Parts: sequence; structure tokens; C-alpha cells
Amino acid sequence: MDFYFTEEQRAMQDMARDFAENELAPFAAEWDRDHHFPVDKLRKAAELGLAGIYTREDVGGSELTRLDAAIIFEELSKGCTSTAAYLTIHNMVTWMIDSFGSEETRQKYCPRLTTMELVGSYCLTEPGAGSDAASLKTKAVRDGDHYVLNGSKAFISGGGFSDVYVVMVRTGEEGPKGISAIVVEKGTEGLSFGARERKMGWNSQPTAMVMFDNCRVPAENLLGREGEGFKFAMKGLDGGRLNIGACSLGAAQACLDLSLTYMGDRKQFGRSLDSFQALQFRIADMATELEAARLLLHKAAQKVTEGAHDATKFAAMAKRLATDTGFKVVNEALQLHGGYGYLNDYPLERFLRDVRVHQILEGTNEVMRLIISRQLMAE
Ligand code: FAD
Ligand code: 2MC
Repeated sequence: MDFYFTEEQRAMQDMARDFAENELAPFAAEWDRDHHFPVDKLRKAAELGLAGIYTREDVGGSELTRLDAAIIFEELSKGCTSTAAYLTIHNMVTWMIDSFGSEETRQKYCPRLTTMELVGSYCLTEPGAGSDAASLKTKAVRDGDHYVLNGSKAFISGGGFSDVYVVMVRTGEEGPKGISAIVVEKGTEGLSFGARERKMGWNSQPTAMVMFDNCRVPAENLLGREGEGFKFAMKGLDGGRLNIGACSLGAAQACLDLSLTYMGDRKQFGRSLDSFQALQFRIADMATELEAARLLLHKAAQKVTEGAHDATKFAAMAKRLATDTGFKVVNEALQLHGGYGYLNDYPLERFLRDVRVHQILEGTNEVMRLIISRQLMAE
């Protein structure tokens, strides 16, 4: 086991850090306030190979490992957590089409997804099917060389904006085995979108319902075969959960770093805050817990890259711990800033609002415990 990054990984980390500092951080507050989706910045990130990090090279991907992705997303999230998190979803979509699409489908979409000429969304959740994703009801019925889709998806990141939607639909029996995955393009007749949701955080990216009303999609857009969609969706999420965890780590590390500076500058009772042992112990715990969560996440990333038999369990453990620890550390950092932490003038409250949802989406942290405990009991 090697606990040190390679030279290439350090270079990637520096590149992502530079991008976060120069292209994301200076604008993050404005994007949050104005609910602006910075696609121009995402396309700049794509120029650096960050829109297809673990997608194959022949379609413009960077073909890197899940650990490389975790290192990159942690850095990007320090600049703007919400924007970095969107990029993780786009990467998941690109990877799913690359991995499970036919050669024609890969060539049709991936080269333009890796440049972000096309923006991607992942559509699993429905109004009546959240944690119990396998109960989804959106139907796709084969009609000649098309599938006809009816139903709706809820909470779709990028919904209404994205060009390409990977949609999990029911083509067969109830339960996971009757689910398929299909690519739907924006502009297809019968595809429409709900209003942009108003949210606590993740404001630099749109979230909306996606609706299908007799929406005819070419049958060749099916990923793999009928009935394989649920497994594809879950495999996508194994990586997605690592990336969301990495975004929580980045936000938390940024807030810890801000706190260290602030505690040196701020004086009360005639002393700087960092001279109070009670506060020194707080930052010691924040740093320790963050490092422990990072180590688990990196181990899980290695397991997902290798396709280890227990990769799903480790990804769930890492997502649970990194997102809970991330939220806790950001909240502690806000507390260490006193009343200033609560003001919009400082980035703490934005980081807090952005990381809170990481405990809910890509599978709630209760669902992560369900996945872990099921696996433990089966072993
Ligand atoms: P529910 O499943 O109704 O859960 C409610 C509560 O009950 C939770 O606390 C949950 O943990 C708990 N619970 C449920 N079942 C159990 C159980 N068996 N044991 C213990 N506790 C349980 N989805 C997409 O498909 N694509 C997206 O791009 C996307 N983006 C999102 C963006 C945002 C901002 C948000 C908020 C959500 C997004 N989602 C997306 C949806 C997200 O994945 C779901 O909200 C999440 O999976 C939970 O589903 P739910 O909201 O229906 O909650
Ligand atoms: N990789 C490969 N296959 C998997 C898998 C994985 N990670 N997870 C499950 N499967 C297979 C599993 O092996 C089984 O196949 P088989 O019967 O051949 O053995 C099949 O899929 C069904 O699995 P389960 O029996 O575990 O299905 P169940 O319905 O009991 O539970 C659960 C699945 C709860 C884990 C799943 O519904 C889940 O992850 N729910 C949370 C939903 C979620 O994460 N939503 C996120 C939406 S995206 C988002 O929020 C964004 C911001 C993008």
C-alpha cells in the first residue's frame, strides 16, 4: 500500500488547484447569489481533460483512475463546491455512455461530452422513487425502431439545460431486473422540463423535473441490453459517490484552512483565537477526522478502479464518512468564525449550504448504511 501520490498525481492536483483558485473561487459567491450556471468555466475545465476523467482516450477522455478523479474533485471543490459537483455528474454520464453504449453511441456522444460541447444529466430519481430507486415507473415501450417514453424524473441536476439525458426506464417486470438505461437528447418531441427548483445550496447549477409524454427515442440509444439499466445506474453511482465525497473533503479542507488564518488574526480577551487551547483542540480534531475520511475515500477509489468485489461497500462507506465529516468540519469552521461565519461576506455559509446536500443525494447516508450492512451480513 502506497500512501504517497505519484509525480503525475501531484501535477494533476496542482493543475486542479490552479484552476479552482483562478477560474472558480473568484466567482463562486456571485454564481451562488445569481444562480448562474457557469458553462463557460466547465468548458474550460473540459479543455484540461476534466469532463471525461475516467473515460477512454479514443473519445477524448483522460483515462485516469478513480483516485485521480478524487484528487482533482477535492481541489476543484475548494474553488466552487456546487460547480465541481456538477462536473462529477457530467463525468458519471460520460463514463456510462462510454462504458455501456454501443460503439456507434459512444462515438456519437462521448467526443462532444468530453469537450462539454454537450452537457450531460443523470436521471434515476422519480417523484415516487427516491431511495427505493428500483421501484421507478417511467415506462419505455418498444415501437418499431423506437422506444416510447412516458413518466417523469425528479430533482435532475442540469434538467432543462443539459443536452444529453441518461434515463433509467422500465422496459420489463417490476423491480431492478425490468429497468433499462437510454440516452435522450434535448429537443426530442415529448421531452419537457419543470421549473428550476429553488434550493438551499448548489445554486450554480439548475435542478428540475424532466418529463416524458409519448417521447419517441431511437432504439439504438439503449445502453447495453434491456434489463441491464439498474446495474449500469448503480455502477455509475459507485464512482459518483466517491466524487461527491471528494467534493465534501475539498469544501471542508478549504474551511479548515480559512479557520486557521482567521484564528491567527482575530483577537478576543487580548489574545488571538488560536491561543485558546479549547479552539486548538477543535482544529486538531477537524484535521484528524478529515484525514481519516480522505484515507478511506482514497482506498475506496482504488477498489472501484480495480473492480474489487467489495468496491460498492467501500464506496458507500467512503461517501457516508466523507460527506458527514465534511459537513461537520464546515459547520465547526463556521462556528470558529463567530458571527462573521454566518455572513455572506465570508464563504463559510455557502460551503455549508453546498455540502449539506451531499448527505442526501447520490443515495442518502441512510441508504449508504443499508448498502454497507447488507454487504456485511452477506459476507
Ligand atoms: P426518500 O427516499 O423519500 O427518503 C426520505 C428519508 O427517509 C431520507 O432520510 C432517507 O434516508 C430515509 N429512508 C428512505 N428509505 C430508508 C430505509 N430503507 N432505511 C432508512 N432510511 C430510509 N437524482 C437523480 O436521479 N439525478 C440527479 O441529478 C439528482 N440531483 C439532485 C440534486 C439535488 C439538489 C437533490 C436535492 C437531489 C438530487 N437527486 C437527483 C435526487 C436524490 O438522489 C434523492 O433526493 C435521494 O436519493 C433521496 O430520495 P428522496 O428525496 O425521494 O428521499
Ligand atoms: N454495481 C453493480 N450491480 C449492483 C450494484 C452496484 N453498485 N448495486 C446493486 N447492484 C445489482 C445487485 O447485485 C442486484 O443484481 P442481482 O439481482 O443480479 O444480484 C440488482 O442490482 C438489484 O440490487 P439490490 O437487490 O441491492 O436492489 P434494491 O432495490 O434492494 O436496493 C439500493 C438498491 C437501495 C442500493 C438502490 O436502490 C440505491 O442505491 N438507492 C439510492 C438511490 C440513489 O442513489 N439515487 C441517486 C440518484 S443520482 C443523484 O442523486 C445525483 C445527484 C446525480
